[in-house]
Amino acid sequence: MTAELSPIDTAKLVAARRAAEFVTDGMRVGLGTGSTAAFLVERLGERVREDGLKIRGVPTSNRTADLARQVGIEVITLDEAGWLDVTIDGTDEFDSDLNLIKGGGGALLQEKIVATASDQMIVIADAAKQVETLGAFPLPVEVIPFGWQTTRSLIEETLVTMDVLGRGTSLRMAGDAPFRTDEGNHILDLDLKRIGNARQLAMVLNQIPGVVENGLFIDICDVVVIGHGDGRVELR
Ligand code: ABF
Repeated sequence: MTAELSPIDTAKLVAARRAAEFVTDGMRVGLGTGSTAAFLVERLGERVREDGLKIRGVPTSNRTADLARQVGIEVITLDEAGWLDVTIDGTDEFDSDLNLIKGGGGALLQEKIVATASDQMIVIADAAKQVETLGAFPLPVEVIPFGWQTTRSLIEETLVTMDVLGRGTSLRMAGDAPFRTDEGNHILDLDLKRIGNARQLAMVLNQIPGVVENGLFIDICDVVVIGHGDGRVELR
């Protein structure tokens, strides 16, 4: 455990530093969002400043873009990059098939676009993010502002009608003013407890008018770098 860090932050830090070793000169790198990804951006910044690492970064959120510039990473847009060599990002949950729930940080849309436009997607996570079955973490669903409360009802109705979910489904809205993403959309949180068929649910959700994207990342992650509070790191 690193002296001044808590076990959870030590786990995030060591996972991020190990993942940073996958980044080599000339790479176009998708930069994730969240506290674990922040450790990664800081480490890459150190390597740029101290080792002369030459990379270009494509951030998955405004806050990651700000941090990347602060630490000295050249920031470009996804369209300027065209394609990415690697994306490194955090997650809220991962299962044994390396399927993920992401988006608790409200950046799921950019994160999924960037991760998909990459030769390799590496997830960095503390060991507590590993689950048997996805769903304990509320599933974020991004919807456009137009009629978002009606979309909310459509989602609930569709999921119940299609009997896609087990019991315990509920839609949790962040009060009257739900979270707004960088794109100006709203994030709804589906408190599903347990997702039996993540692939089917991801497809059903994205067919609902008004839904932009959801936080299920199916068949996108290639490697998970798992950090532990005692400083151990393992690759999955
Ligand atoms: C981001 O990282 C989000 O998709 C996910 O919700 C978050 C995890 O945050 P943290 O690393 O702070 O646990 O990629």
